[in-house]
Amino acid sequence: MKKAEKPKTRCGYVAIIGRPNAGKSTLLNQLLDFKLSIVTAKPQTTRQRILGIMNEENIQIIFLDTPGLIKPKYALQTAMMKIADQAIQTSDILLVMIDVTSEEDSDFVLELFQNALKNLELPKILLLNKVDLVPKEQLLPLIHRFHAVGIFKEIIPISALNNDGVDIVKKNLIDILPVGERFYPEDTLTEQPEKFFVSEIIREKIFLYYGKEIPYSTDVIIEEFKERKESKGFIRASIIVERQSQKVILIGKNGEALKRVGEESRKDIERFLDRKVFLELWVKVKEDWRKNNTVLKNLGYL
Ligand SMILES: Nc1nc2c(ncn2[C@@H]2O[C@H](COP(=O)(O)OP(=O)(O)O)[C@@H](O)[C@H]2O)c(=O)[nH]1
Ligand SMILES: [Mg+2]
Repeated sequence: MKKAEKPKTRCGYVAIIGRPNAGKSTLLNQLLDFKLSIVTAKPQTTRQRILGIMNEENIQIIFLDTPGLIKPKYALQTAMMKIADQAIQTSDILLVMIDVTSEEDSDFVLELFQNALKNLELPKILLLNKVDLVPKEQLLPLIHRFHAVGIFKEIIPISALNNDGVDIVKKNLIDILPVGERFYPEDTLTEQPEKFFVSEIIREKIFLYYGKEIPYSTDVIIEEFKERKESKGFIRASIIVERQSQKVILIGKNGEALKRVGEESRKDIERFLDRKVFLELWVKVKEDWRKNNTVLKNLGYL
């Protein structure tokens, strides 16, 4: 009798790209069933490439969540676009996401694949996200428009927020994933250190609680990250801003604003790490850090 053939393992890289705020990080978190990537209502929250690994029987998909595609205005944004570009170049399949309520998103994506990424030869799947916000009839013209250009292998309407259509995305990816062994051990969720996600959680709270330019002028450095046997873990983080006036706003009257960032961050960090921590926050001014290549390098953007 012929021995049953062992099912082949499939493994590959899938980059999620699109304009800021399309819902890329929300989708990644749904695919992983874990909040790995920070999500806010403000654009340009994700600055680094976030790698999230989905493991199932005989399947490993390495997702790359990327900074939203924009025309860069300063050095930090140039670095962010380079990060997105590298993710595109390393991936086996591309998930291209647009927010269906944004005409700008559709135009941008069409123009991108008809020009800059015209010769990119890998399967591309278009995700029409946020379908919960529009009546079904409104989707048809959009689907026709993208279908007509013949760039995308599949066009899938989804609501990342409601986890609607996400399984269909997964199934389509698995169907075309390259055959090959896992690149990472089966229990791996990501490759960035815990420290990185701790700084991301703090950045998320700053995006949530402060207006105008504050979140964009801010970054977070983890200065100390210690596990202690006898007591809670200890984390000391610096929030860097570009000017003294921003420092004053961040700290707030009697330190109330910063205290809130600290408390809310700590709760999420504890959930993320699944252990108790003590979190200490400091605010530091680094003049014009977003334009300074040396500082950007130290922060890991270059
Ligand atoms: N209504 C609706 N909102 C969504 C959906 N997906 C994401 N969002 C929201 O859109 C905003 C941006 O999401 P995020 O994942 O950070 O977008 P990213 O910049 O592309 O990573 C957040 O406020 C999300 O809650 C969706 O399917 N429906
Ligand atoms: Mg994001």
